[in-house]
Amino acid sequence: MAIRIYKIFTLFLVSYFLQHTALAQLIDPNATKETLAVYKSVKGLLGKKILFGHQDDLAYGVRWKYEKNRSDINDIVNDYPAVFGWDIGGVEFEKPENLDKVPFEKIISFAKEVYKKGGINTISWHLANPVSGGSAWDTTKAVVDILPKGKLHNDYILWLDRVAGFLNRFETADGTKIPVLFRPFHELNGAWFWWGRPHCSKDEFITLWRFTVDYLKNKKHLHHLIYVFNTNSFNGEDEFLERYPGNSYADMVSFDIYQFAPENPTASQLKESKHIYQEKLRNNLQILTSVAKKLDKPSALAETGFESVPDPDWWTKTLYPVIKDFPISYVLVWRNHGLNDEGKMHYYAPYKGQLSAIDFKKFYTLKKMMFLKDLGKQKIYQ
Ligand code: BMA
Repeated sequence: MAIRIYKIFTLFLVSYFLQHTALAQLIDPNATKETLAVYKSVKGLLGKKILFGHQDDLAYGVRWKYEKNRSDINDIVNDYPAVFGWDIGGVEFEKPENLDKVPFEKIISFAKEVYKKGGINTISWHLANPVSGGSAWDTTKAVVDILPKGKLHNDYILWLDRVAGFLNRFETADGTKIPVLFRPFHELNGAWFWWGRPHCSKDEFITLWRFTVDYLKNKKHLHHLIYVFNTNSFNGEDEFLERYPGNSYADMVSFDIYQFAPENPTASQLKESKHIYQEKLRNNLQILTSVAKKLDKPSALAETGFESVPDPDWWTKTLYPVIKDFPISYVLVWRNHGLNDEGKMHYYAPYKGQLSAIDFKKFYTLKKMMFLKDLGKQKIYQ
């Protein structure tokens, strides 16, 4: 009897341990303790909360730029996103500003503020085409040339040195490195970036990914990065995993998906576009979260949105009803640029007075959603 009770007790202890102490392991065995802590926190929140994220949130919004502490999200709900996205496209040329004209110095100071408040920083890299010198969208064949035996390999190394130099500046006054969810070579199954599926073989892509991770981790000794694998929306698990670099080369898995509709959509066009988006989102989240469970990696909806949010209840009637059913760590909407050069409004989060702002207030209070105030209380870096 005593032995039986002892066995049951041990079993109970083990299962309690498994549930409550996320046995999180990063691909970097030398990851800093804050990096491991935030990764564990992200794992621990899976299924309970979905963090809300916004690209360039603190830098600018619709009709404003660089106003201290301002954020289009904060203007509406008096709270900030929990996840803050930044892009470092342009750092490879040591430019003072990224491709969307956000000064790199500002990105560093915003990231420090985010860390201080207990939020999470994530970085993407719209890096230039290393062969043509054109943008990330210039699909001149390039991957093969920057691989270890390629003729531009040293140029690529220089670019990685610059990335490392920049990311090394993500640190507090006492020298603590600020953890970053790093999402390089994003939307890798798409055709629009030079690293996209039609422009390199599977082996070339995986070699590029692995080289990049090994170089930053082992040669540049960056130990505050959490590597996020990211595709665009996809058809089936095989497509999602086709170019997965392996479990020792990614910490998180994610995809991007957007809703599209004709300009000034009619009610029926809106309904149709909502249906297409929700179906695909649900299908892809199902696959993502089941893959994530098998791989034991947290998942995320790394980018989503509906440009200029022309649907008044998009947040509570389109996005939330689908995402609420899946254990994803965060959902991030893209940047609030405002009017672009083509005279089009380019933004994905509401701003004060925007058509969907009232609905966003409701979305803010929904059970699964989490913003900065509540995330801050979780002390995710300790
Ligand atoms: C795109 C658009 C572009 C921008 C790029 C990188 O989706 O927002 O205007 O340059 O992302 O942020």
